[in-house]
Amino acid sequence: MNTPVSCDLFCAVVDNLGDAGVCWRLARQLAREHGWTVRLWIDDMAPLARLRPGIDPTLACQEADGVEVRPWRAPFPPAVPGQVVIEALACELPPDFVAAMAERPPVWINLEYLSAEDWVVGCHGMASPHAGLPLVKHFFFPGFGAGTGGLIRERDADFGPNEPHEDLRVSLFCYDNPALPKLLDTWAAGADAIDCTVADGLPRRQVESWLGCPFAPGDDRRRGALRLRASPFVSQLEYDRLLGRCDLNFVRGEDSFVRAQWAERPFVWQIYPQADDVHHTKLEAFFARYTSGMDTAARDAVMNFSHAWNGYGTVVDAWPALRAALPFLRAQATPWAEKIAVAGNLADNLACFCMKRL
Ligand code: TRH
Repeated sequence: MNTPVSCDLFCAVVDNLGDAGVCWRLARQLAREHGWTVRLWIDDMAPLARLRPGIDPTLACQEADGVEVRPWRAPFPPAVPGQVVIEALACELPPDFVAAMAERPPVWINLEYLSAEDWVVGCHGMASPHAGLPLVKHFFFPGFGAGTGGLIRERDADFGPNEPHEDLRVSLFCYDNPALPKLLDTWAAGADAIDCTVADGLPRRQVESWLGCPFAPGDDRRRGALRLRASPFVSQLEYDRLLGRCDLNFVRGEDSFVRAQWAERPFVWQIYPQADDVHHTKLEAFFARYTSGMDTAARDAVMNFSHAWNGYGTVVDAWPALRAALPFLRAQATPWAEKIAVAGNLADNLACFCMKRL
């Protein structure tokens, strides 16, 4: 029997849930599907404990789904680096750990953020030698097409059944969004019965202030044609099934955005806002791919609503066309998921990349 590959994966939580969400999926997949011995070092255990119930944020070492989970705190404890070291999402490794890496150089991966921009292909896999030590770091870019690292998707990803239903089922997960109250007004006054599950945190709080009355997890409110249900925070596995149950999913950031595509349902994406509006370029790059080949009406519906939801345009004007395009977008969700699966899944690609260098 071959000895399992040992791997240290470092995750710095910048904000929200996506950093922990992406790193957890990757760690779990490398352990469960590739048999690697994975140590996940994470500098804030709180979001991880929410995504994966059973993880205790107070423990100095624990095992979950085959992954050893360790808090990443200063001073960093003496540790022998694994054969693969992954620094995720632009984090910076502890200097002592880097010095220890130089004694037996591992395959060192810098796992980057997801972007649909064309330049990703040119940078994926690029080597960057360390200035002072005999170490080489490789850039690994997730992406939507050939020549990228692909997207995270577990072999056993389960989006559950979509039972037949009459109303329009929507899930809502977003950042603070000035367009939301107007959209809720439109839905409440509209002809369609809409059943909207509101994620805990920012979405629930915004809906609460629109309602003007308490809206705690478990609450169910009706306003005209709109039914609003406040969801508790659910596990990552349960969140996947929520996406699968809905006809339209509002998602954000990186991880829920990808899950909505694997769930093969129409979706609306609120991109993570960045300084100087650089996220606008990323948004356009993605939607150029996603809408390529669509007829003009569907493309305009998607683009206009996405722009409005991301701060440039009005959702009230853009909603009717998006609503009308939903059957088409639903039909096209499976071919789209097949198209983006062509680049292979990120954990497989990363494991293959590392095995060639070990
Ligand atoms: O939380 P996000 O906004 O995450 C991020 C961060 O802002 C991060 O700094 C940035 O780098 C990244 O986006 C691009 O959104 P995201 O990425 O969708 O992560 C949310 C995670 O939370 C995802 O794994 C799904 C999960 N989730 C649950 O498990 N249960 C829930 O009830 C909900 C609403 C989400």
